[in-house]
Amino acid sequence: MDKKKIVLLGRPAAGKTTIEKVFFEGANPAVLIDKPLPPTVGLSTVAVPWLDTTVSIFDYPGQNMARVLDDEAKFMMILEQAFVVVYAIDCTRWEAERPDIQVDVDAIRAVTRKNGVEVELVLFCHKIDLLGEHELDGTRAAVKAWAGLQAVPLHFTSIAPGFLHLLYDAFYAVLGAASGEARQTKEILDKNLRDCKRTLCFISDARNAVLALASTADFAFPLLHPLPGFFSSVVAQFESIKADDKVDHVIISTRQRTRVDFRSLEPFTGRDRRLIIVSDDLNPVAIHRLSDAITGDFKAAFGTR
Ligand SMILES: Nc1nc2c(ncn2[C@@H]2O[C@H](COP(=O)(O)OP(=O)(O)O)[C@@H](O)[C@H]2O)c(=O)[nH]1
Ligand SMILES: [Mg+2]
Repeated sequence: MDKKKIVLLGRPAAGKTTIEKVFFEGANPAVLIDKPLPPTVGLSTVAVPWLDTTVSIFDYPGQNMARVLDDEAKFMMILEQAFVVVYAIDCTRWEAERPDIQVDVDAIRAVTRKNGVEVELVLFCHKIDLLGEHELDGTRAAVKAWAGLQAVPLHFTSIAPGFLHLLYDAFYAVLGAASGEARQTKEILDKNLRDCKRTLCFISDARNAVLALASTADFAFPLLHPLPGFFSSVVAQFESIKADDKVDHVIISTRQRTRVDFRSLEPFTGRDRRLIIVSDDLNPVAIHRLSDAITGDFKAAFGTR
């Protein structure tokens, strides 16, 4: 198994710790927006298994960003084995922080170049839920133009309901480069959802962390807002039924006619993965068919027999 490291950098309160908790540790985004985390003191590192990779996240306390870059030796240690630096920007402070951001980005580039380190720099322009529609266009264009000049890939992200899929898409774009399974998983989900409506599907692992996610553009993401708790309890139930009765496929309907299809992919690939499809559109037969199609593609891609 490869070890891959992601370094998360950015100015204080850009949202680095929140991003890490939501994406890699499966934390509930609604809780983190309502009850913010204390500022990170000291270098926080976590290593999480993610698909066929181990991702180490170095969440550098924003407060010390200037000092990090001044202490070149230390910064090089942090970058050791990193394949990507994700630099997070709080979009609401773009105008105010732009000079500092430029200094940081120039410094990161200069230090890596000088030391012959090859690491990709990617920008996450975060918290875009906080911008009004009008502001959004202006800021989006300004950041895009700037990122273009710097020649760095840019993603707009947020953990707010209705925007969360952007964070997932951004990380899949970044991590796809690191993990073959990630890229293939995302491709399989996207392909199978192409002709669907109001449908979301994701693959989760043994810890209920979402490993890959795809949704149709019309999926009512806000609906998902109260759901993570619901999902973890249903997934837990599913796990116990699966263990006792060897059931590996369950479809349930909510009163609002949302259908949820749970399926263990373990029998097909030997990996502890489950497929969850949530649809406001598909009837039970259609959702079953979709589940079969995705499962078939998984078997073809990752099957052991
Ligand atoms: N509205 C909104 N707030 C966010 C988002 N991400 C993080 N925050 C808030 O931004 C603040 C700083 O986040 P934190 O993760 O501690 O920033 P860090 O210093 O970069 O680690 C906290 O109050 C978070 O709740 C987001 O996508 N939208
Ligand atoms: Mg932090």
